[in-house]
This record gives sequence, C-alpha cells and structure tokens, in this order.
Amino acid sequence: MATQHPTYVIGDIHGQFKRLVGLLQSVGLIGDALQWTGGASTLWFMGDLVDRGPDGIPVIDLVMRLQAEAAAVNGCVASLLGNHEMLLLAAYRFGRRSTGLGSSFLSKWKRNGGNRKDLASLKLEHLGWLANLPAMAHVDDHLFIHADAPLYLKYGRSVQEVNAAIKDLLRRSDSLAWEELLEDFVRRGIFYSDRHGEVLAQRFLDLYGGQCLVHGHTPISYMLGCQPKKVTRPLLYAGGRCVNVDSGLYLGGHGFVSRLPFSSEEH
Ligand SMILES: [Mn+2]
Repeated sequence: MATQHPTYVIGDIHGQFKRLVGLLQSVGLIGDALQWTGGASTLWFMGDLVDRGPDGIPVIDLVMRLQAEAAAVNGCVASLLGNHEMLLLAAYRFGRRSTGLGSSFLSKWKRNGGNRKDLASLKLEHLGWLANLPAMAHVDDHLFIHADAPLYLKYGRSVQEVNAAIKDLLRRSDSLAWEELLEDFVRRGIFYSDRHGEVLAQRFLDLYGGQCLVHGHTPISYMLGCQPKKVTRPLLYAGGRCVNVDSGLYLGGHGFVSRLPFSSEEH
C-alpha cells in the first residue's frame, strides 16, 4: 500500500557515522550540511546505532537532530531500542557491578564492541533519549522489532504493553532484570528455520499486528552465509512475512536504505 509520504527503514548502524551520512544523502533524506531534506517522509532506524564502530555518539546526535528537524516539517525520524543501546545504558548505569553471571555490565558491554569514547561522551540528553526508545513499532502495516528473537513475547501481548514494560525496566535499577533482557537479546534467527520460522513469524504478526515483520540485529550475510559486501538489499524470507534489513555495516557491508513496502524481488 503506497502512502502519501514515503516511509524508509535502515538497519543497524553500529557507529558507522560516515557511511550513514552517505546512505541518507544517496536517497535525498539529508543534504550537504547533513540537514533533513526528507520533508514529510518517515525514517525508522531498527536499533543498534552504537558499539562495534568508531562514532556511536555522533550517530545518536545526528538521529536526534534529524528527529527534531523532521518533526518541524511534519516528517518523522524514529529509532527502535537495540540491545547495544541497552548495553551502553547498562555500562553507564551499573559500570563494574556484577551482572550475577560472574562479570560486570561494563565488561559485558566491552566484549560486545563497546567503545570507550562513546561512554565518555554520553550526556544526560542521550541517556533520556535512549531510555525512551520503543522496543517495537507498528508502521504502515509493518511490525518493526530490533531482534529476530522471541524475547518480546515475555514483555507483553501488544506493542504498547511491550514498550511500556521495557521502558519501565530501563527506569529501574533491577540489575537481574537488565541482565535477563540482555541475555534474551543474544538469541537470533528464530524466524529463519524452514517450518517453524514461518509459524513463529505469523504468531508475532497475529499478536502484535501487521502484515510484515521487519528486523535488524542479525547481519544478512550470516543468514545467507555470504560475504558482507555481497549484501546489497533487504532479505525477504519466511514466506514473505519477514524482512531483515541488517546490511552488516560494521562487517564492511555497503548498507542500504529501504522504502516501504518491500518488493518481492528482494529475495
Ligand atoms: Mn542487535
């Protein structure tokens, strides 16, 4: 279904600021001065803006600024909460405190590609923004989630319930609850198995709404077993119910920005 103003999605950026700028410029969403030129368009990030790359905070700063600029012209820029946003928040909040599994939140974050420079330049405005990112969203009959993992089912039976429960978790300093969610984010690929994948994807869509589930979190090259540079477009799978938009930018993938709806040619 075509909407009057286009909706774009982009996968996991992981601190690749320069590549992000190039990708957004290539589709005309930002200009030479990195200003929003998308008018009333909508742009959604699938989460994991930070870690594994050099410029996580500049990426957040850009997204936050574009969000304000887009809103001023009836456009929309938004991002899901990825596990790496949560890892960064956990490193900030709990630091060297034990996760209960024999390591600290700080070391867990570092093991997962945490960038010292990002932690050092985190400001209050970033913390507030990150802690309010939705875990899932329903946009133009698409269901957006960061991870191809079952964890969402634990937190609620509607998009609103899941978002409220995870936002509440991020407000509280219950380190065990943080640890559990971070561990649940380690899962991936649940919609990709031959038979159960389609069934599970349909269960998500029946429960949370939408005709098509869009996610990041798992580089497409992992699923296809190919070189990251070979990935040039989203991966449609699970009988067309799922779309993976994680181009594996941090692995050297070129990246892409997709416009909804996804074409069935994108196999
Ligand atoms: Mn992720």
